[in-house]
Amino acid sequence: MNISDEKILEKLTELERDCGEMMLRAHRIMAETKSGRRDVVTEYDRRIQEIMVGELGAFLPGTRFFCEENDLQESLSAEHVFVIDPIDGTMNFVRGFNHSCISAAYMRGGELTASAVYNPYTGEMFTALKGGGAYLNGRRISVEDAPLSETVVCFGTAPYYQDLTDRMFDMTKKLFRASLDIRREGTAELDLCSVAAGRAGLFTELMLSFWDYAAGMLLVQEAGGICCTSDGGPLPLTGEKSSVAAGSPKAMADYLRIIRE
Ligand code: LIP
Repeated sequence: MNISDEKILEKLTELERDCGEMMLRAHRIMAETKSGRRDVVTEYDRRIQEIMVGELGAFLPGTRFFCEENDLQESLSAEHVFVIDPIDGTMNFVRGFNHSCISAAYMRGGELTASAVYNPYTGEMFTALKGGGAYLNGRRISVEDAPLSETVVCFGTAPYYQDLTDRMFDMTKKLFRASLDIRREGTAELDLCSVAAGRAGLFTELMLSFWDYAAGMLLVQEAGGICCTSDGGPLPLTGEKSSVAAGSPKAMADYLRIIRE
């Protein structure tokens, strides 16, 4: 079946808006822990993933899925794959911070070709098509190509990986000193959207799952930014966990100089 990336993106945005309503109506949110006390999941994560997988499976028969919940991590080498984080920023969701998103990326033949990240609290829908640019609610967006010293840095604390804590805070202190300020907002995908929209000049986190950065990676690239591992290497598209750094060309150049000092 040959469905265009545009049609696929339209379906993703429709599903994310519908599922976002569930997040807004959520109450008495009960968290369960997965790999540890900081790695939480709720019935809403599972339900949103179940709905999106069911709808997309009917929309594109034979597609594969690589998702955060329920151990649904199929082969990324399939012709059609959806990479889904049903709620990115689950800790924020559980604790009422009203700053989480639904994130989905589509891979065609192993390449990221469409992505949609929806923040139901603000109604902001970030979308990108490979070669087609990045958009926020239909308005074209681009990275702010300014030096690190003139921008804000978003970072993640990789809270599931205690062995990375000292290294993460050492790096964050250097980035704080080199920038206007830092932000830890609790959802890597929305941090990547902030870079794509020019709100932040750089985002970095020392360990993320593929569903935490796949959609945002295409958004940043289509907004004129650069995505790599935290030491400047190529980001894997094979589903393995990875460190991530993303930013405008000027901010990224400053970042790489700082981490190599
Ligand atoms: C979260 C990321 C966040 C990271 C957390 C977690 P989740 O995703 O977006 O940046 O620091 O460890 O991975 O688990 O809420 O989907």
